[in-house]
Amino acid sequence: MARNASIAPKGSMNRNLALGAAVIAVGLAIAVFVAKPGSRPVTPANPAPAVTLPAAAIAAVANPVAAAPATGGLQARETAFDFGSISMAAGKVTHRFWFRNESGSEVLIRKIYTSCMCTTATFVKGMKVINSYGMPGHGPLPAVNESLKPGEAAYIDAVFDPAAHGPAGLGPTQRVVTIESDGSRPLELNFAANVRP
Ligand SMILES: [Cu+2]
Repeated sequence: MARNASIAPKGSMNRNLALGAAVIAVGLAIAVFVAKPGSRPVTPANPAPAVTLPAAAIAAVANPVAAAPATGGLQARETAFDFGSISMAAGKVTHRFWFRNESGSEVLIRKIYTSCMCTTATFVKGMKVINSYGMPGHGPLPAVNESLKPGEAAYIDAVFDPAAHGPAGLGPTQRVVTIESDGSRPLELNFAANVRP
């Protein structure tokens, strides 16, 4: 009798503890998800967010700066650069544009292209050259199909050949490298130069 009395409450206590822990875990998960800026509201009854939550929550904790801007997507350290006065005779010039996935989810880069045939864009991710891209219509433009994880950075080396247009290319000039992706607005990287002989 004493044995039964002591075992029964212990079992129900364990069940209560387990239930309590589960309630706290779900509560915390919802709190973290709701606290993250830019998150869509979620119904607690839907079990699906529990699967997608960890990545977003980890990204928010590991990189508070990345979670701050509400715009999300790909963000460049600078979107415009001026080479200043450059010499056609001195040949090509290069500028490195760094950018980062500032959103809480993966961004798939579909296309990278330049606004003119005198400019190429070399895409480098994780210390690896993915490919070089030019102007649409000037030779085949390969698809990119590379994704950036939340918080992951990469860069474009924009290479400008001031001699490509011959004497017609002298004077002030502007070019654009565009990055198109799923999960972000197109990112435009601009540069200017004043071409001298
Ligand atoms: Cu050009």
